[in-house]
Amino acid sequence: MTKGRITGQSGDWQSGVASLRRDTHTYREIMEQPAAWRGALAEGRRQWPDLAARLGADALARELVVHGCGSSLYLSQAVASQLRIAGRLATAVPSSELLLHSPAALGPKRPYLLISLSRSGETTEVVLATDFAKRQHGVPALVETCYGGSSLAGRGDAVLEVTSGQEKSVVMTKSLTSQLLAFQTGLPFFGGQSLDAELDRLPDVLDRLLAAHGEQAMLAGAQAGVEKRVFLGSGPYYGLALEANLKMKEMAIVTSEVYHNLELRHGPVSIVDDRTQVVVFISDSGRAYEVPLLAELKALGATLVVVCERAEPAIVESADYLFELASGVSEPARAALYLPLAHLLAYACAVSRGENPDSPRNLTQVVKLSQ
Ligand code: F1P
Repeated sequence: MTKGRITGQSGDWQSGVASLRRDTHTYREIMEQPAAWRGALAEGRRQWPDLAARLGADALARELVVHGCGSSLYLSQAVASQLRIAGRLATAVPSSELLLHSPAALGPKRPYLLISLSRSGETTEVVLATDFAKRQHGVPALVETCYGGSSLAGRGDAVLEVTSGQEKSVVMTKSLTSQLLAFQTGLPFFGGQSLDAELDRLPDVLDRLLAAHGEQAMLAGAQAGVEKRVFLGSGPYYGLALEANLKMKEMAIVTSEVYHNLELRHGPVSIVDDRTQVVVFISDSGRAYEVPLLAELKALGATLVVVCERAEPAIVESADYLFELASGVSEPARAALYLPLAHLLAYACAVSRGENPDSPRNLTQVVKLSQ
């Protein structure tokens, strides 16, 4: 595959990337993330003491069940990892599984605190699952949404409203990362350490990353000759890899896959060849095992897009596109930083293929079921 050639374009790649359309809500909202994050951190910090008081010590000490649909399910997975790292029992489940298959999804009935996540607060399964858990199990619900007047918010015993995440786009970008950050400001109320000093650094780091690597991320997305994409993430980044993969499907309408980093070797590696682009989120805890994977994928002909905190020589050698975060922020606190460049990658893939990410095929901003 020819690196540096843009799908559907001729001429040199830089002018090819520059000519990709950006007059969309989706692009604007991706690029607005640093400002949205500053707002979300302030909103979280302002609301958590009152939310914790409303829920009370008993509810906050319970086992935690986090749920949502689509991107909000992947946010649930990222939030549940943050809670587990903070020392809590936390499970993420799709709202539909909670609603329809509670024994299979959660096992025996027991007291837990429900954490219901939804950008719109209007998605049918999230609302019904929250009702169901309250009715069947008498569980209290903490709701996080961008819309405090929504149907879901009306069902919450406490509501974390993240207005900074409100979007015009159908696909979720800044809403998800903003909700993650606002949630992280509340981790001390679940017994975790405060991440505040680190979280406060993220908007400036993201400003720098978008300026330094935004165009390269677009180039990776518009790379000619890519027929298959695979996203890899582990630990606190697995939910974010799921979300990056969903962006590719929703915006660019391409088939892509997602795995935990080392799971790729156990079968799915069969599909990797010189028409495959693999986007790898490298963690700190797993890097000793994750970095050698890069050379193996390179040997199979894959194009590698690597996002990591610090690039050691073995990463520099294998990566075709290298995005070094250099945030100086700990592994869990920096989770949101892994997404915005992946947003741009999916966006560029979409527009280089003639798709309009503002009107993705078969999708609406809110999925409401008729009963
Ligand atoms: C989440 C969601 C999105 C998806 C689509 C429909 O809804 O499923 O993930 O991209 O736009 O809505 P919400 O419950 O977070 O509002």
